Order: sequence, then structure tokens, then C-alpha cells
Amino acid sequence: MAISWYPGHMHKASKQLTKTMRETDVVMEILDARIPVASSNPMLAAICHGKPIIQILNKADLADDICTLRWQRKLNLKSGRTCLTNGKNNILSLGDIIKAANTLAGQEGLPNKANRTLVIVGIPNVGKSTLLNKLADRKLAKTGNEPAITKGQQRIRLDEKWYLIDTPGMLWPKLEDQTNAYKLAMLGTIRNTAVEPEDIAWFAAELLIEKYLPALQERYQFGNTIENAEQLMQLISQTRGGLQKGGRANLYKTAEILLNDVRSGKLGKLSFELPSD
Ligand SMILES: Nc1nc2c(ncn2[C@@H]2O[C@H](COP(=O)(O)OP(=O)(O)OP(=O)(O)O)[C@@H](O)[C@H]2O)c(=O)[nH]1
Ligand SMILES: [Mg+2]
Repeated sequence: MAISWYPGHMHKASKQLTKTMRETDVVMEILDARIPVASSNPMLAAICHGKPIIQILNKADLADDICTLRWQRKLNLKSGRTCLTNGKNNILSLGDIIKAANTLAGQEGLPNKANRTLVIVGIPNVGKSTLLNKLADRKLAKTGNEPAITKGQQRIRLDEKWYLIDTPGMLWPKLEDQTNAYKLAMLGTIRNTAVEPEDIAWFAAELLIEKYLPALQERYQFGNTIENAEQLMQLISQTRGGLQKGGRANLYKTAEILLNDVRSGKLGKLSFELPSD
């Protein structure tokens, strides 16, 4: 099934973001540390074009540490950008963000202004509003473990100089690279109603067998090698209660078990993209 999810509120959000860019000094792009390429929205690159960018590899607590470090080094090589990491065990402080924003504003020679604006952008469910709440030290924005929680922009003051604007998560109208689209769906960026969980779990199973077989063996308690996604799904349904009458796997239930395990870190710290350095 070809994946595509671009509901009306995202179209509206992109038009609103284009307007917001006029007053924006620095963009803060939130990427998923597990898939920095697939989680980078090409439409945002066009809308934010020319603005200095703080890239944040978020949910770093769920990604492979060495891989995240390699991505951070690589992304830091680009001029007009700085890359930071953020995760549940290593949360960026307000001071870290303001320091990065001021440094970029200085490096890029932005004209002096009494007030500056930092805008958070990124795909759905990547953790934008959670970060805004952390920086504000209050629960100002609604957050939740499903995509499209934020439907409109929200502005807060960070200090005497900087404002921060939270924006709705955005995908792009045509997800041309379907492997990337499947990665996004696997990590919960696309609404369940727009994808078949069984398809996504099948994709996840193939990827995990290739890259993270020991993690699968430990989680689902099997010693022998699994050859394909079908075998893995059958095994998960047996060990985790996903069987239907007659002993066959209930694929929908088994898909949910596997996807929840991948998304929540129960299979360990997983990275699905490696930098090519
Ligand atoms: N493990 C982990 N979970 C996180 C992190 N940041 C956010 N989350 C979780 O990710 C989910 C989505 O967070 P939100 O802040 O609502 O994401 P968002 O980018 O604002 O999403 P939309 O508004 O739908 O675009 C929530 O369940 C958060 O608790 C993180 O660094 N690590
Ligand atoms: Mg949000």
C-alpha cells in the first residue's frame, strides 16, 4: 500500500509557517535521532530556506548513542547550522538553546533586534511541544503519543530577547520515497487510519531481522535464527498472546505488539539510518 498523509490542517500549517518565516530569526528543526534523513521534511527546507537552523536529534534516548554522535558530527559540518541532541535522559536546557540561537545569529550576521524569534518545526509526533513545555518549565502545549496533536501555532517568551513558536507537525503532500514513508509510519509519525499496521509491522520485521536480530532474540526469547517476517510474526504471536482460534497469528494484534515495542524502546536503542562518512 502506498503511504500518503497530508490532511488539511497540514496544508494550512504550511501556509501559516511561510508567513511566520518573515519574522523568524532562527529555525529549530526537530529530527528523530533514529531516522534523521526520513524525518527531515523537504518542504520545510524550502519554506525555511536561508534561515539559520538549530537541528535537534530528538528522542536520542531511543537511538543508538554512537550512531547519534556520528550524525551530530556530520550535521555540524554544514554552515549556518548547529546540531544538538535531546532525549529523556539528557534534556537540553533553556540556556543551551539560547546559547545556540545567539551564536548562530552572531555567526550569520543577523541585524540587531530587541526581540528575536525562534520557530520549532518538524514532522508530527517528533517531540516539538514536549520540548517547548520543557523550555517553558510549564505544560503550555498539549502533547501526546500520536501524530497531529498540535493544530495551531503557540508563542512563548523564552527570555528578555527570544520568543519561541511551536508549530503543528507537518509531512509533505507526496511521500515519494516509500521506504522513508514506511520508516516514518513505523515510528508513529503517520496516523493509524492512513496506514495498515500489518504492512508497517511487516516492514519493521524485515528491517529488524536484518539489523537487530540479537535484540529480537532477547525480547521474544528465541535462540535460532529467524529467516523472514512471517516467521517472526508467528513467533511473536505465540510468545506474546497474539494467536487467534486455530493457532494462527492474529496479524493486527501482533503488528501492534511489535510496533509498540519498536516505538517505546522495548527492543533497546535502535537507529535505522547510518551517516555515510
Ligand atoms: N522517549 C522519548 N519520548 C519523547 C521525547 N520527546 C517527546 N517524546 C514523546 O513523543 C510523543 C510526542 O510528543 P509531542 O511533543 O506531542 O510531539 P509533537 O512533535 O509536538 O507532535 P505534533 O504536535 O503531533 O506534531 C509524546 O508521547 C512524548 O512524550 C524524547 O526525547 N524521548
Ligand atoms: Mg505538538
